Amino acid sequence: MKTKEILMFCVSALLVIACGDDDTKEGTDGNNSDSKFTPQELVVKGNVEKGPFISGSMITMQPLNQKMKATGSSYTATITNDDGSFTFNPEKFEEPYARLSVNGYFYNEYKGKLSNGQITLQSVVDLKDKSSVNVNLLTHLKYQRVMNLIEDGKNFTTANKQAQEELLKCFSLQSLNTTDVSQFSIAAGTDESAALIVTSALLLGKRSEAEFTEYLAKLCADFAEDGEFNESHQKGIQEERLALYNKLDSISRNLVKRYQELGRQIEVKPLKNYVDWNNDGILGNESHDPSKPITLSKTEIQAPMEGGTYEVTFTSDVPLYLEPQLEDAYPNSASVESVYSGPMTGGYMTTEKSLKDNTLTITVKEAEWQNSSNAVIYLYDYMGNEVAKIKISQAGNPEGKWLNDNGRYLFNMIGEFLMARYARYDFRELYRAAQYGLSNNDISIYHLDDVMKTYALLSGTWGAQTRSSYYYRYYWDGFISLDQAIADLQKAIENLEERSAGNCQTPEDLAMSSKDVARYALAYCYLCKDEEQQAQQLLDIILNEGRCSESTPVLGIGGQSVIGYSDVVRLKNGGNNGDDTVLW
Ligand SMILES: [Ca+2]
Ligand SMILES: [Ca+2]
Repeated sequence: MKTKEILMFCVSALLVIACGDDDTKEGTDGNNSDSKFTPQELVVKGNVEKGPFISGSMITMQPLNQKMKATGSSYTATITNDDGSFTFNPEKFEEPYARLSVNGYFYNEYKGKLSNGQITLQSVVDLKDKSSVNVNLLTHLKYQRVMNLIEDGKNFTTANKQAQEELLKCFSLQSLNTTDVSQFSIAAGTDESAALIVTSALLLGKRSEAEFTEYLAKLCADFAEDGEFNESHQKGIQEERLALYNKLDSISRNLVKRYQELGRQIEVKPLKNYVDWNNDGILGNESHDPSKPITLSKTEIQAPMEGGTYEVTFTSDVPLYLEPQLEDAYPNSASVESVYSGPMTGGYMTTEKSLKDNTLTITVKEAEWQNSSNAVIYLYDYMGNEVAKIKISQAGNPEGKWLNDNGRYLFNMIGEFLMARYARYDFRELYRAAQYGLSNNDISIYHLDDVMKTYALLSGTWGAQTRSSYYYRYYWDGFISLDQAIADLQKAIENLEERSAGNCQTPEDLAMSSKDVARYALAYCYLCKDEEQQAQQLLDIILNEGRCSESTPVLGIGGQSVIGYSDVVRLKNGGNNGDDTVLW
């Protein structure tokens, strides 16, 4: 029997050496007895890290028995290096357990400077096979939970294993459960390091040391009780996660710099990969991996004027969203839309979209605009990267709206300019604005550029232009020759409608204009060049084809005549003959 026991012990010891932490598989729950330990002399060393504790901090070690009761002796050591490292003198341990407790100042990686106040961190460790044990925030959170579980009758191994699992789960770090948190170190450049840095920064945040101490005490008590954080703590942690997003880079830089100053190069893995941003308990399902393509059942939708409902199914390595989720990470960047920022006609289609179980449902409403419209629906990963898009185009509605707010605003202004013709308004700025406001669609369908040029030249004939100037200043930064003006108006006559602009009541009416308005402006230009015959021909067309009369002006606005029948007659009868100044 005795031989068998010895043999068992040897096997057990071999397992410890060979398998490291796998000794946690041993021990039997309920009998409060762990695998056997031969009393021996051990050197206990490690690091104390919040950020690293600074030199001068005192660390206390109390050997414990299997029931986690202090065996009487207590040892102290001083952290002699700013990287938080400590080493105790060799001591003989009857059992392989110890409580480590440290109080001191630390490097605050969140603020990038040393802490103003001291904090206390604890750890309870199994020294059996550990060459070094660390004290950090995770060991501190775990400490009281382990103690409670042992109090409930579990042995250290079982209690420690359970508390470790529970703790990592609180931060969605289950994948790192192969290593005891007392082995985590912020400076090691590993996954565990990154996770520890993130967790530490998350809980520290902007807190003062006093606030941090108070907060930690509450978290520890909450966790110790049942192995999870209560709802209010969970909510707080999630809020702080989101607030942490923009700080991670500086935290990483601060730590690298701090260790550099201590003469040590450390690496920090990209910290954003160690935060469960979407709080779904799974780490790393927030950023789409570009090497795993997302497939969509369709990437383009062509909707008729009436609209319709469309389903797009997709596959993705991570959950996708219709909107960026991290509002704190993307401060409101919506630009203010200026009046002249876009085309004058058309607008957005109206869509409704919803996303469920990898199916995107898009409803396109009936078209509101005469122009066809386009839209793009983006799918984002949780971090707000655009990872897929669906283009939608919709046919225009002939009965729909034409000028949008930009266009209506502009033609309202043009109306005012034309009405105030004797005030010699300068059209140049307005014209330039219109140029910026035009889209190819406006030009090819509605010829709004011809309308604009016609009005600009018409305004020129009322302005300070004289026959001798022979130039029209309707470009912002230059002049155009009379010949160019004539060519522009000839083109306008070709493109505009043969109609009576008559009395315009709306901006849309004014934006339609007519061939006759352009003819009138062109006749004036011919007269300026003494080409009377061409001028007469144009004026005759206006007067003789029945589109205008004493009661119907060539162009009127809101009941007031801008180019009346009598104006045309006056011009035909030599109204500008020999007059070198203002025409009327
Ligand atoms: Ca709790
Ligand atoms: Ca997640």
